[in-house]
Amino acid sequence: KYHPNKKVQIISCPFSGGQARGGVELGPDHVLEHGLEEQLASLDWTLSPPLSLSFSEPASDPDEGKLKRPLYVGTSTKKVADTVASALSAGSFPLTIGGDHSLAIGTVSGVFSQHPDACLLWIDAHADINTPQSTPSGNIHGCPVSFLMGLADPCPPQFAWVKPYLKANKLAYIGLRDVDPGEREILKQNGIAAYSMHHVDKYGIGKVVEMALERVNPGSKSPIHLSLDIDALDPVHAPATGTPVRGGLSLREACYICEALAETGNLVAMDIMECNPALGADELSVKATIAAACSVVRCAMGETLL
Ligand code: Z70
Ligand code: MN
Ligand code: MN
Ligand code: MN
Repeated sequence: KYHPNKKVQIISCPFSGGQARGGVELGPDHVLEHGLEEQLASLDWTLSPPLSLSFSEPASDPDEGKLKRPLYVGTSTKKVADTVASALSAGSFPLTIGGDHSLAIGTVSGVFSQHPDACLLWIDAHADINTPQSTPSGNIHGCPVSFLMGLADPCPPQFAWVKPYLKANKLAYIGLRDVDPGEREILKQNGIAAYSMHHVDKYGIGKVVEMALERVNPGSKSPIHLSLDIDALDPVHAPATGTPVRGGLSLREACYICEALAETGNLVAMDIMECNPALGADELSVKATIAAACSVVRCAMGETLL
């Protein structure tokens, strides 16, 4: 419904400033080298040439409280937000390839600037909702959702441009299994729909997706943004990532989520984040991770719909 012309704009974001481990900036090139453009073309998507954003680290970037590299992350995500917003206003589906998940401060801001009525599905082992106060690590990839909801109070000056578009009732998580104590409190206080691996086991993935969509999109009218951290998948399927957590989604469960969202016809944007080709135990592990990332993207873009 939202993309009758099936135009897609790939946005490569070789960015690693939201966390400490090098290599995640290599994710986009690996995903593209795996043939994602050809794969999407064969699903009848029309591709504009991929945009590859460049990010340069500021000469000076002191910590803001506990937050590390705040200026670098703040200016980089602003650039992503503007790029995603232009892609949408040009009638394309922005597919953003990271890079670390702090980039979603940009992608979600860009989407909500064009679709203020959107909802957000966050598929991740982690809730990424730490505030500047609650963050145990200072890594901003653990904080993007709190910035998007305006929970960071005061908002760090580097993120003053971020509008608190995201309301608690428009956000749902699936795949959680490594949530910090401060994050649990935030999820509870805000009544956020959070489906952990426990819920996936208990209800099955089909029911979980149904419940998540019912919570954030009861009339099935809202545009949907899918932000997928590859570490939502079990490390058996996606080992090459910065914070693998055992007991995750099977490849089929992750694909099912994407297929069900594609089936709604309401998906307007997708992020695929946190593939780190430098962290696989060997070349096969890296290849499996990149192949899994391409699979979930294809599923979200209609591959398995009959
Ligand atoms: C922890 C923190 C994390 C990955 C997010 C972990 C954050 N909650 N790790 N995404 N891959 O540092 O805030
Ligand atoms: Mn994660
Ligand atoms: Mn994440
Ligand atoms: Mn390589």
